Order: sequence, then structure tokens, then C-alpha cells
Amino acid sequence: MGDALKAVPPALTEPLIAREFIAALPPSTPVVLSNSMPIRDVDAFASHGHPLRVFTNRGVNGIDGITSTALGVAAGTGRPTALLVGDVALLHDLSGWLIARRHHLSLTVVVVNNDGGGIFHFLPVASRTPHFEALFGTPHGVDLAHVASLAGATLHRPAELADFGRTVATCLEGGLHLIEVRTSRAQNVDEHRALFAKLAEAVP
Ligand SMILES: Cc1ncc(C[n+]2csc(CCOP(=O)(O)OP(=O)(O)O)c2C)c(N)n1
Repeated sequence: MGDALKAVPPALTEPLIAREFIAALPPSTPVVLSNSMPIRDVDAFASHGHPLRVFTNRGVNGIDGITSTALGVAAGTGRPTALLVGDVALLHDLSGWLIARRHHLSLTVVVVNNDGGGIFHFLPVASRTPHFEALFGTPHGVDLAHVASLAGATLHRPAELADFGRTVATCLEGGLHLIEVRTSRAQNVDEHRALFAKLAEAVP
């Protein structure tokens, strides 16, 4: 993993982030879910007491253009919009942020930063080649504060679950925000397997 992230212990798990992200949304918030783990984690672990307007890029399941889609949703609905995205997808669509700045769109982006493609750790190849990190994990080590400053977005780094939910709700009052939560790709797989094992026990 990138040196910048090595020293930071993950405070929130990815399933918890998905759950709290959805739970913190004001009713009727337009919400965009990135491909890879964000859409899977929301599908598996999140629920909301009110109807939400959920938008995704399906088609070929690409991680390209996700921020631009969210900005289009913010422009089209005229409402503060929420996006849950991984760090690789975020970095894939940096130019979209320039549109946000120009058009003064209200978007709250929650980026789950596990310094690479976390989804690939669920594949058998994760333990079968010494080249996994270089070819699949693809750590970048980028300090995402640079993304926030590129776009003139306000950066938030909540350290705890309660702070995280409050930050999401407050940011959705308006403006352009980047909320970064750091996680561990390797631990994420174990956390998912432990949760699914508990579910299997609970459902006879
Ligand atoms: C345009 C495009 N390039 C490559 C891929 C292959 N791909 C699928 S998931 C993924 C990693 C995504 O990482 P991130 O957005 O950080 O989410 P995470 O897997 O950590 O949840 C990649 C590169 C893709 N789906 N679309």
C-alpha cells in the first residue's frame, strides 16, 4: 500500500460506511452509487426508512465517469446529491470535478479510500500470485486532499462512525464536499466474510 496510508489505522469498515452513508441521507436525497464495492455494500448492508432516488452507471459496469454522472444528477434534479465511490473510480474521473466548480453544483462525495481496487481481494487470484498488488490491487498512494483542492471542494476526514453520519448530513445542506474515509483492502475481505458467516447463522 502507499506509504501515506500505512500509518493510518482504519476506523470504519466498508459495510459500516455503506450503512451509515445511506442512513444519514435526508429523505428523497438523490444518491449515486459507484460500481465495484459501493453498490454491492449498499445492496447488502444498507436500508433507509424513506424512498431514495438511486442512480448508477450500469451498462458495462465501468468505473469511469462516476463523478460526472453524480454531477449530472445534481444538475438535473437541482438538489444536493450524494455519491459513494471508491478511490480508484474517484481518480478515474478527475476532470468531472472541474465542471462542479464551474456550475456551482451541490454534491457530497464519500470516498472509501482503501488505496486501490478492494473488490479484487475477493477473487482467488488475490492469494495466487506475487504480482497481485501491481496488477490488481493497484495502490496509488495519492493524498486525496489534492482532489478536493483541485475542485475547490471542502475536505472532511471524520474519524468515527458518529462523526461520519453527522458530516454526511451536514454536507448535504449544500455545496461541494469530499468526505474521505480510509479502510484496509485486506481487512475488508475478512470483515465481509465474518458478516456473511453471522448472517448464515442467523438465517436458518
Ligand atoms: C473503466 C474501467 N476500468 C477498469 C475496470 C475494472 N475495475 C473494476 S473494479 C475496479 C477497481 C475499483 O476500485 P475502487 O473504485 O477503489 O473501488 P473498490 O474496489 O475499492 O470498492 C477496476 C479497476 C472497470 N470496471 N472500468
